[in-house]
Amino acid sequence: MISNQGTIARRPRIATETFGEVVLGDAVRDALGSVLRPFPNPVLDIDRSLARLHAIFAQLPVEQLQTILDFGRHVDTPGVLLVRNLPVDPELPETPVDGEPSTSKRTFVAEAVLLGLSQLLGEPVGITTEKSGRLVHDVVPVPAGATTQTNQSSTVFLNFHNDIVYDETGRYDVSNPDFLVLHCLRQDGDKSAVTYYADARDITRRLPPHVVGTLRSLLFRLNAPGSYVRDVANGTEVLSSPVAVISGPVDSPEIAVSANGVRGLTPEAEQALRDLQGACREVGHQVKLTPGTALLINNRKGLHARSQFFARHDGRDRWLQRTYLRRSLWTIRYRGSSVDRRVH
Ligand SMILES: O=C(O)CCC(=O)C(=O)O
Ligand SMILES: [Fe+2]
Repeated sequence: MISNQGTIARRPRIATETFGEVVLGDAVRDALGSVLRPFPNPVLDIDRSLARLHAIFAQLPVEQLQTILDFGRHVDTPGVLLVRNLPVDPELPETPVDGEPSTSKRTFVAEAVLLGLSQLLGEPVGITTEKSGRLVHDVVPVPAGATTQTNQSSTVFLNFHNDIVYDETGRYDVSNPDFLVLHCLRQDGDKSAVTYYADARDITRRLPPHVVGTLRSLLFRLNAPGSYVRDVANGTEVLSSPVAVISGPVDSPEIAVSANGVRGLTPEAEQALRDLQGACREVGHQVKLTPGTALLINNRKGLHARSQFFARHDGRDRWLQRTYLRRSLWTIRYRGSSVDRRVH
């Protein structure tokens, strides 16, 4: 901007959009596909694979590369970024029915795409009590989890939440992933499953100030993730210390809500949680994930959810792969395992 005092540095543009999209060109998709088809299973030598994927994904068109990098680094960028027209595996085996990795997958294009995008945002991490500490999670409908508030569900609406982790400190919203990436390998047969994302900036603009005030108070206890409650706590609730659901600056709030239940400590707090879920449904963006599509999710700027959908458990069900990412492994080193430096 030129003024009569001379040249004044332009303030960075404040992004108002809370949903972003990157669509690869067909030539870029095909070039990426031919490099990734011979790629070995990246989790077998993860740090070498991430170095190779760093080199490969650095060759994305620079504007698209910057959009993804900016999504990962900046406060004012969207909370969710959809990346479309990614290469896919030439053949896809049956969807695993138990949530364990497929043993019949012969190429690893999907895993390489997932980790290639992931490493642009942060460091893949495993959580010992989530999918056995694996770095690539298979998110599929599992019969025993059909009605639970977990990623194994299908016949229930998976409420607006962010992905939290059980932690001995009593805070489940601190050592949890900064980002998650959902990469679709197979859509559900009825093409009905919808993933939602509600940005905390939109949520707080929509809710009355007194409700936001309540959500900003230490009046909430998060239940530990369903996987922890099921596998470690024999099905009993394991509540966090009292926390605020919304925290931080008005223009860049952080939000934390566990899928597996939040206890409001007063009637007003309980009502605020109901109002919050309602506001999420009003402001939420929605997307039907299809093969070749990845959803990059900021796990602090907003909440995600999933519609109900029909699962047949016949090998043709919906299949996503997922990573959990931290911008840095340093701040979670207190919970590191001696077995694997990426598993916490
Ligand atoms: O299945 C989806 O679309 C989202 C599931 C979910 O919340 C997750 O994997 O963290
Ligand atoms: Fe989730």
